[in-house]
Amino acid sequence: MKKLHIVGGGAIGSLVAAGAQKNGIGNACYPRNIVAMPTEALWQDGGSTMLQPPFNTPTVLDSSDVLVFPLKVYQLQQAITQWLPYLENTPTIVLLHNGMGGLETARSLLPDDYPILLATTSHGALKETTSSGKIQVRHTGLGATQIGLAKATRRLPATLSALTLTYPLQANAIALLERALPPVHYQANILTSLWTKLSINAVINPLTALNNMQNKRIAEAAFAETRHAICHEFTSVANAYGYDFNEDDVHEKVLAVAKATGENYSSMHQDVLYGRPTEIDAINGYIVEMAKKKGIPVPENTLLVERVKALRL
Ligand code: KPL
Repeated sequence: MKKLHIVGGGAIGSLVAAGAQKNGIGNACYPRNIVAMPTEALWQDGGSTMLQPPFNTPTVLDSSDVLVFPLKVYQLQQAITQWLPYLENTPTIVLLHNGMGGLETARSLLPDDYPILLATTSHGALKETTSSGKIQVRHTGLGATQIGLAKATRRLPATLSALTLTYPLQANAIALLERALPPVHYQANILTSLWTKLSINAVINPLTALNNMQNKRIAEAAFAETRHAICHEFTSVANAYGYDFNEDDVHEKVLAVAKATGENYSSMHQDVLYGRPTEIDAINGYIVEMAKKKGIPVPENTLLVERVKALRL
């Protein structure tokens, strides 16, 4: 039976596992740190799902299984390496993270042409331990997941039904994720979706972390100059790699997301608050790296990387 295998016990991973369980999909969760307490998922409609006990050791997967890595980019190298001995049947891998660079890590470890799906989600999830010691993951915002094949070729199937004909296992993997945590939208050009999300994270995440504020405050006039500078640099870099972004549209979208998630604290804000490593290298750091290869000056992003890193000293 095909199954969803979820590596890591973060908020989004736990939510996917809980969704799979709730909808009768075979699933297994492999948190990095096994904790004795069971985790309960609390859904937006008031319902709840108790997660089944986690697994602590990988197992050989079947070709129809799906191995999801809802991890931070800097955690991927170790996690994929641990799974390498169990991938002889090439189960489809799904990379689900903020920022960029995960694909490069995966490609450096996996055989050429290994089937990988790239995904980005706007679902909100918060994992916390209650005062009574219970572990809960709350579905805080109904979002959507965009997903597509990580392939260099520009001629990818345009629709999910076309994908079923050429890449049936990957189309099944998408269908399985859709049943677990809908909605899931297939994107033939997933890299454009990932770069779009990168632009949003590049503005909201460092500014909220540096200024200790909620997402909605990004829209304040005091941040206009920085917002525009980040969007300008992002657009120059993305377009140098063949994308077709418009600076004003990028800025509009950033403001729309900051408003829509206004009451939230960004993931980078939370990471800084709790003393965890941030994703700055995979977000603004990625823009800086890509800019360097094309000789494009990106002073604002460079400064943000330095300032966020300094926060953790
Ligand atoms: O993805 C996010 C994050 O916090 O990482 C945003 C979209 C900024 C929502 O908070």
